[in-house]
This record gives sequence, C-alpha cells and structure tokens, in this order.
Amino acid sequence: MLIDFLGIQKNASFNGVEIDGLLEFCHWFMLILFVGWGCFFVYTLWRFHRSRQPKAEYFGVRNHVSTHLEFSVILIEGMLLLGFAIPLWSGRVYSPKDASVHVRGIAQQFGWNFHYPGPDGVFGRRDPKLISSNNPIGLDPNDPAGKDDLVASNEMHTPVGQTIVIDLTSKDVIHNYALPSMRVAQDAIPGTMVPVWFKPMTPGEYEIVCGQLCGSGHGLMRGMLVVDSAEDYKAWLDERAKLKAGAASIEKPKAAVAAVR
Ligand SMILES: [Cu+2]
Repeated sequence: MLIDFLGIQKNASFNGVEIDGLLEFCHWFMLILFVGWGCFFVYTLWRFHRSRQPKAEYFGVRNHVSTHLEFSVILIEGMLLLGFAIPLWSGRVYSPKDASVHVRGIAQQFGWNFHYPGPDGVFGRRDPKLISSNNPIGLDPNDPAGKDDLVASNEMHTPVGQTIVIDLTSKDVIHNYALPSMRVAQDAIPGTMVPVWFKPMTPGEYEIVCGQLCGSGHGLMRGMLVVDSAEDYKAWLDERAKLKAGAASIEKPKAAVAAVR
C-alpha cells in the first residue's frame, strides 16, 4: 500500500479502514497527476525548445485536449469531495448511539485526565473550584453520581471491538487529542465538550499525543491508550476502583485526626 510506504502509523481501528482507503486513493490520484503533469512539463520543454520553436507562438493551443483534461480533473475532484470526503466526514462528526464506553478527556498543560462514569454510567459533577493535586478534574465529592467515578492520568483503557466515545475539553488552553493509530484527532477546547469516537480493532498500546502547540511542555504531553480484551478491561476498572477505595480510606483517618486536633 502507498500509505505504508509514506510511513503513516498502522491503523488499529475499524473506523480507520475507510479513512485509509480514501487516503490511499487520494495519494494514488495525486501520484498519477504528478507524473502526468510532470511528463507534460518535460514534453513542453523539449517541444518548445528554441531550436524547434525559434519564434514565439502567440495563439497557443488550438485544440481542446487541455480543456477536456482540466474538466476531467475538476470532475474527479468533485466526485472525491462529494462522493467520498463529505460522507466520510459526516460519519466522523456524529456521536454514535451504540457507544458502549463513554469517557471524558480533560486536557491540561501538560497531560491528559480520563474520567470514567463508573458502574452507574453517570458522570459526577465537576467544579473548577474543587481542582487540586488530588482531584485533577474537580470532581464534587458530595455528588452521589460521582462516588463510583474513576479518574486516570495519562492512561486510557478501552475494550477491543467496542465503539468508544470520548468527550473532550480542556482546563486551560486548546489542546488536541491525537490518536494516529485510531485515525482520530480532535481539539480539546476550554468551555466546550466535543465528542469524538473510534472503534479499536487490535489490542495493544497506542500513543496519545497533543496535536496542538500548547506551551513549553507540549512535546511531553503524551498519554497511552491501552486496548484490552473485555476481561482485561473489566480487571483494570476493578483495580482502579480498589485503588480509589484504598486512597479514600487513607484520606478519611487523616481528616478525622485533623478534626480532633
Ligand atoms: Cu497540549
């Protein structure tokens, strides 16, 4: 395949198959155009060299071959746009109804926080005033919906073969959630919540990078997407829930001691 030769990361998602198909087609089309117009250019250099054409020709081309060629190119480009690119784009911008995993991605200088709603499937309330080093997304501890929520930093897990929706936002400046192996890239903009979806095809670890120059640590703003089997994903969620329960039980005695003092 041509795009393998160009060094693009290998696709690991179902949604990426169609995107790669269009990329492949466009690159072949551009290669054919490049070679075609390149040959034409070399031909004109040879044909209109001063030894063959000592006097300038003021009337130019008299037949309509170039006009037909131009219209053919416009037609193919129009077909590419209307027949392939716009349908593909419209499929990317809707939020799928069959999503089995719904996550929130909260970007910050310079890292990623992933917020899972927990077994109840409801995201707990967040308040920017509650943000601290222990509570990077400002989750409200008094909201019952947030009791079972899980927050992971720079590590996102998903089950393989399921549709994943991630709502993106940012705590500070504009970042970009770029996941080349899933053929996903979406800006994370403060004050908005923008959904993006993908469907992982192959288990493994994939790099999440920031695709928007966001400050001095931009190059270090990397996360990891781990695509697990269904069992491994459940085990990871259970492990995170246990870690959260453990951290809460450490926090409580501390608070009690502080209250006594
Ligand atoms: Cu960034």
